[in-house]
Amino acid sequence: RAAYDVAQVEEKWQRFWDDDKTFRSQRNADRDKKYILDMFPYPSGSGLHVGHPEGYTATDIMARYWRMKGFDVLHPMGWDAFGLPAEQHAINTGTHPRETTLKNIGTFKRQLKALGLSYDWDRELSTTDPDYVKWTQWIFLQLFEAGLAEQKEVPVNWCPALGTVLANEEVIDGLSERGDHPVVRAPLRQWVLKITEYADKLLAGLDGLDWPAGTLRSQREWIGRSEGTSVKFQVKGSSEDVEVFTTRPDTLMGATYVVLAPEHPLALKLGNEDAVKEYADAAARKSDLDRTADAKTKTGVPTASFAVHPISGEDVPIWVADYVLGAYGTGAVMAVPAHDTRDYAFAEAFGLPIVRVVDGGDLPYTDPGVCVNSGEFDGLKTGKAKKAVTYKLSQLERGEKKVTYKLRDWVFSRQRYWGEPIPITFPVLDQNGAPLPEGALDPRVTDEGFEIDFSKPEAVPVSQLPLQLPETDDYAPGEDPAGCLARIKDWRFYVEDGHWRARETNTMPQWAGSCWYYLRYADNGNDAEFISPQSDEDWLPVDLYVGGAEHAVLHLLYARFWHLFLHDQKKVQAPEPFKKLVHQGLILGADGEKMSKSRGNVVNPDEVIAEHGADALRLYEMFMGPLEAVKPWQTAQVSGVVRFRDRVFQACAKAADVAIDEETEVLLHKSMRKVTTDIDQLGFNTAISQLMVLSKHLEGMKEPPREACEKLALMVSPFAPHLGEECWSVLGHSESLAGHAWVEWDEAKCVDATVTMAVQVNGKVRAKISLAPDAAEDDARALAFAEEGVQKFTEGKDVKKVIYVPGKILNIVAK
Ligand code: ANZ
Repeated sequence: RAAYDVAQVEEKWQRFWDDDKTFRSQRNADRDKKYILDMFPYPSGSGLHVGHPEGYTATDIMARYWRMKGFDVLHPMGWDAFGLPAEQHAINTGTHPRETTLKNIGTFKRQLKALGLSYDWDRELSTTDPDYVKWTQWIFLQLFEAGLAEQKEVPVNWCPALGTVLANEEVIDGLSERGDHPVVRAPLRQWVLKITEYADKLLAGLDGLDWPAGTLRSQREWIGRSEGTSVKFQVKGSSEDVEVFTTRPDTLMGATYVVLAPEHPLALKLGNEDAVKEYADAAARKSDLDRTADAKTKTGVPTASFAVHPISGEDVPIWVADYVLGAYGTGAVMAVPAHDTRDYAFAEAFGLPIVRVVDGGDLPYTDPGVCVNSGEFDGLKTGKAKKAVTYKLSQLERGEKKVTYKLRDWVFSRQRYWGEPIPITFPVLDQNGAPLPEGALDPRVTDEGFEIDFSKPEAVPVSQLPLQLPETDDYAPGEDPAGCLARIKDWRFYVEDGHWRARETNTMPQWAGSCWYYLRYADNGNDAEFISPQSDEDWLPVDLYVGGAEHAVLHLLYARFWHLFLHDQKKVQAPEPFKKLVHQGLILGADGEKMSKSRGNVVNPDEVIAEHGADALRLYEMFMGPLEAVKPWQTAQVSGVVRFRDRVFQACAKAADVAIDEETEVLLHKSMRKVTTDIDQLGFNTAISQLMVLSKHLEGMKEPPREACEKLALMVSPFAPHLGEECWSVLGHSESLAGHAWVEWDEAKCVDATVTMAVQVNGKVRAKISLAPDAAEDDARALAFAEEGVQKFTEGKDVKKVIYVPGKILNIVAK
């Protein structure tokens, strides 16, 4: 028996694939393409965990399978390498983030290669490569020139300890998700991308996508399109209006007070300022989620002003309360306590009037119904009433139809070192507001006597891209919210045409690099364009994108936004980047809990590979259960797939040039059908089960037919590629099977020639007959009544009934 030396075999084939460039992607005019993409990893210091190989093996199976099916396949890998951890490490140890990043990439790459993944490594990229940064900056400038990137004073989550602005998702209960440092809301000059201008397109584009339903739903909810009415309430005795947004204009006659968000521009102008100010300051420290939670006790303060109801003309008090959000709708609501849960809680708490205007159940009654107590609108159903009230308001010029979105513009600056510099510069002005001439003073050595004019941003010329980060060993954030680059004055200030200018010191968020990496893979190395029209046409869009569900909203929404924009600019053809999306399920620790260092339940793929080999790790991860399911790791079960691997090899090693028998042939064709149709649906666990059945059968034979063993090797190869190649080689082939055609089955041979079927007489099995599964009833009867056992129990009786289920059973009722 030939031994299977797993370490030696796997290393040999990995070296072969590398030297041979077996998986280099090329387009051929006469073939179709498949672009199969993994969410590229952040190369963290801890290396791969077993969650990574799950998705990567799934895409690798598809890449190998589709190559064998005759497609040109693009299957690339790269690194999402900007971001906080490398910078934090630099602050702690003094090691430059570039050094840390390169080292971590080295580790990741070694680990991925050890898995035998069929990437085209010639297309490898890192978001930190100057050549890649150049085009990330270029895309930013396209957005800038299209008016979609602008500066704004944005109330942001400013974390003084981390020295940065955080996304809402990064703030939990007023503390930073990383490190639990206090976070405050403060206005800061920021670059903002106007993703809201794409809200409708981003919604509409979802319709044609083959994505998980939950992810489509999350994206729709995140965009949060809401159709309603804007209503103007005049501030009594003033020319100011408070504009509110409501989705229930039919309840207007039940509006008994108006509430402003604490951030509302009028909040501090309507009297009772001291109390309002104190209240607003406290609200600034809370998250939106905390503020709007239904269960929360409602807080608020009254202003000293009243609003005039636009239809009844009655006075209603104006309050300030933090359950109204500054950034949604108009930042103000008309409160209808009888029909809105939060307004109801608030009115109860503060003794404000509650007036029912919709007939129905107990208050607060939030379902549709018929208008009551609503004057001219009485008797109208909710739908009609919405229209009637909105029409009336428009006649009075006090309101109109309005669409709002939950989606906010995307705050696109970070006050950090390890990110792409934003390629924008500003004029430096002297004390008279004139451009500061060179020689007047040197802004690199003094902080006085000049000013940066942020109102005149200018793009760095494309010829000067990439704008690189300065070399420094001073990456730590400081108290200046402008970020650490603001301290590197030799970089920040420079002279152009005899005058001083200043560079933008904000850097891009980590999302930037991951917004378009899939485009670059298709044309990595192109100096003249971010992607050529030909490469775009050759490879895009991505046919299959696999990655974690944690990216359901932000990454996938941001990438879609950039892609739609580039499509509008006629720079890429397809409007959507990712046709089909799949999220792999989480792999839990053996204890059924999420793997984490602190729990000590993390499985290290290096160790599994060292003990059992890469094929075993791949097979096990695919055999654990459906790709999208959450599954616990069970080390003991790895030995099952190891036995399978060895059986496949032993069968191939003793393959003989013998004719294939009928039973083997049927099993083989059924297996080819099942494995192929399963792979088509990413049903990898059931495909492996079938291969187990087939391999057990073949290995159990004294002389397994070569033909069947070859098909087995071909089918095994996407799952366990080293094993596939090794079997192919012991079967006498000198070339790799990676380019060999996939197997084809014959439907006619998928039918068992004969089945064994029970014959019952009055409910008891009296005989077994062998016949074709689709044999005619007459033939089945003839065979049954020829059996001695059947004759014995029917002799002298009257056959009342025969029930024949082809392939299953023949039932005789005799009296
Ligand atoms: C009056 C009313 C009566 C409302 C009623 C609801 C029921 P969606 O569907 O999420 O768009 N609202 C508007 N702006 C708000 C803000 N900035 N902060 C908090 N709440 C706000 O929700 C729209 C509804 O949420 C609006 O309709 C408004 O309350 C509230 F029986 O207006 B409604």
